Amino acid sequence: MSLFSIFKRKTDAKAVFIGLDSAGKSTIIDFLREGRFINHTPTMGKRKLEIDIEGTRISMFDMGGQQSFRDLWFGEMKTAKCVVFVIDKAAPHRFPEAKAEFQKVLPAIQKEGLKLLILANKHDVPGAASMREIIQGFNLLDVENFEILEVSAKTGYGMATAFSKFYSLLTGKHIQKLNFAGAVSVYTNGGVPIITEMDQNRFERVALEGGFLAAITQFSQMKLPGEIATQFILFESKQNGTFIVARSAHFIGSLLWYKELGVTVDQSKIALGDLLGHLESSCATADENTVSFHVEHYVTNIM
Ligand SMILES: Nc1nc2c(ncn2[C@@H]2O[C@H](COP(=O)(O)OP(=O)(O)O)[C@@H](O)[C@H]2O)c(=O)[nH]1
Ligand SMILES: [Mg+2]
Repeated sequence: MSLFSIFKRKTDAKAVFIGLDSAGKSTIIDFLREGRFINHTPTMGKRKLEIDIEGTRISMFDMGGQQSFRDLWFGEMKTAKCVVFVIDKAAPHRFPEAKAEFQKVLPAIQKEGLKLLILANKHDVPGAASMREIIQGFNLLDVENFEILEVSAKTGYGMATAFSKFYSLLTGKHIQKLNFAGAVSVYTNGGVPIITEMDQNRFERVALEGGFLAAITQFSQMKLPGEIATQFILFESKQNGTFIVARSAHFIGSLLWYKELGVTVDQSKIALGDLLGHLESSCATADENTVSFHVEHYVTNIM
């Protein structure tokens, strides 16, 4: 290690994820790293995960949430810049316990001048607590200097916004949430449309469909060499831009790319690949309504 790499390490930024067991800390961290839902078993003690963004290494400490691990939170917070407190908004019966833990860590957060991001997770669960109920339940009106966002680490709802907020709290630098698509459609692997989401200001449904559905059908009839690997094709449309079409084991997805989005085709391909990877891991064999719901939530990260 050279002198300079030591210098560089100083820009590293550490975040500690805390909150009750089962709030979704590990699932959120994996979503931030992988761009999709990954199912978890309870975390014993702690896990450390790293991502590199624009020259900054971000380490995310995933702290066990069970009672016996909660004392470990304080040690890790001493060297952190940011605390992410995760609340399970679908478990209001645990708000009193979560609030008690929150109030234990709050003085340490304030004393060390740490940034605080509260993620109200499991937004996908029907009947989950509202933002107002959370603010009341945790007495947040009395807390200074924090950010709160609703997310779902299962469907991906709000995760890109959470990521950009997290990144700027942690590094003081601003990253903008990108727009990867003007429209996103998902089909079964047989080519049956499930859902289309589009930028209504720019497109009319009718303009999208000429020739395009034929391409989807063609793609649905193609034999794939591997079962799981996502395959991409590009389909140029004279009027609209480039349709990126991809096929995974259970789905065909398409995303409309055009230059004004300000991202490259390859970046949009990654976004589409992540969407399909996410759908495969969270709702591969689900009914169409469930898949639609997942796409609607996930699209918040893409468009
Ligand atoms: N419905 C739903 N379930 C979630 C969400 N996030 C996590 N889970 C589930 O909640 C359970 C606990 O998640 P985990 O990440 O292990 O929680 P942790 O103990 O805080 O790390 C797992 O079964 C997850 O699949 C979410 O946003 N929505
Ligand atoms: Mg965990």
